[in-house]
Amino acid sequence: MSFSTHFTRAITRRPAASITRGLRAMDTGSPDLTLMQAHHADYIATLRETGTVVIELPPLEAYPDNVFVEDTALCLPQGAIVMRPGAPSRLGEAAEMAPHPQARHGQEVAVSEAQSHTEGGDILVTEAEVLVGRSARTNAAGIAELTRLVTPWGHKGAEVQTPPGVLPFKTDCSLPDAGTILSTARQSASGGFARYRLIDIPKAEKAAANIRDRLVAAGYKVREIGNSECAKLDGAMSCPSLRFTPGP
Ligand code: CIR
Repeated sequence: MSFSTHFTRAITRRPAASITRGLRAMDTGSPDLTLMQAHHADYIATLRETGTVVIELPPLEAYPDNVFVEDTALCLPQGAIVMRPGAPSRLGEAAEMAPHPQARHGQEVAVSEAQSHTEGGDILVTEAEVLVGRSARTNAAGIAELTRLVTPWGHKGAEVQTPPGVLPFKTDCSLPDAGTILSTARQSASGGFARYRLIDIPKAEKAAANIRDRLVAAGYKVREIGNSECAKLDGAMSCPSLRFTPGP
């Protein structure tokens, strides 16, 4: 089993009432807190069904986007790196996350430096490499620093270009198994995925559902849960958790 697709721990944070002020690229309406809380509860229950130990942190009203914990840190078996999000309103969230990987799992923690910006949603970790999408939130200094930090832990950093308007990188790609990337055509056209089997996300289907049929056809067991409220804030399924297996 690959550490990149199998995990035993997940850190989550409950949505804050301030979520209605969350960042979004395009306004498609305000998220409904009650519905988002219900989706979040389903998400946590589904993670627990897989045997994952889920840590639920309390909401932080000062940070409207706090439910999207994935952006605040990168957790690898060897240690965690606390991000410096490119969105100024999210910088404090990363500081709030910093103590948790270490306190809960004894992981070594490295903190990103002043000039670099990285967000976890721009990072796809595979068995072979840590793919980092350069984006409006993740800059060249951030990618260089991340690469420097993961190298002693035995990982290779690789930069991938995120197409204009895509935020974050992982809204257009994900890793259903260690050798396969599920991707939109525009993201795979940016390069960097040549060594993987690709499953295309059908055009005009970015947020949903024929993907399900393609995954089932490819032999995956699929469980569907609601994500409409997070999607209003550009949040994909990976965003509400930091998933990992602590190393020995
Ligand atoms: C943001 O713009 O930062 C949030 N509204 C959405 C973050 C999505 N994060 C993720 O996919 N990892």
